[in-house]
Amino acid sequence: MDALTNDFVEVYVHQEAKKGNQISGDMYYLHAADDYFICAIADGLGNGPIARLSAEVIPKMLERHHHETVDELLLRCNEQMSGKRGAAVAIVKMYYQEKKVEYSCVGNVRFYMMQQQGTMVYPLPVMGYLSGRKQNLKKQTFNYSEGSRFVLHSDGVALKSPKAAFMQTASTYELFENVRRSAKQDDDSTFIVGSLLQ
Ligand SMILES: [Mn+2]
Repeated sequence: MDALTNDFVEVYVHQEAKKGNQISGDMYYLHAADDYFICAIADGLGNGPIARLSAEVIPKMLERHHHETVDELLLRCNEQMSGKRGAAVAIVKMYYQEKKVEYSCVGNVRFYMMQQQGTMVYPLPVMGYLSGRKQNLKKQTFNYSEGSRFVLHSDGVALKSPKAAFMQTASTYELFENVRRSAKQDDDSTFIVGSLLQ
């Protein structure tokens, strides 16, 4: 388990390779800057080392350019995909002062956020994957409030009722444990669970 906590966010990450594989074809990235938190999951096409080759582009690009918008980052990642198989990628950026979430995704990585008042935000997935070819992006923005919690997961997690997972858990770590029970054995599984503390 990987984790990150500061004055603004509490975050836990779980990653597991497909049963029988040593190497996960999913990769993730987490970073807390002074005024924002950014995280991402990339699911490389295929599995094992070949999938990893595509997915590892994402943390590399984000490490260098995380100050850019989520769409600028996706375009950079897309450019790096030519000659590789490709990857499904979602990037989330949370700005502490504005209490604003920026989200953009291509492919089957899902994001859910529950506001304190019980309202769910669940942007619909954009079909396809980053392949190096021209890609239309559709950044979405929404607000969060103190206590909002979120889940970002690859398709190796089958979360049957995201809303129930939020409702049935009080703490961020409890939610993390709940989501872990939905990790599948037959695919690489990666998820990031977090809450906004102020
Ligand atoms: Mn997958």
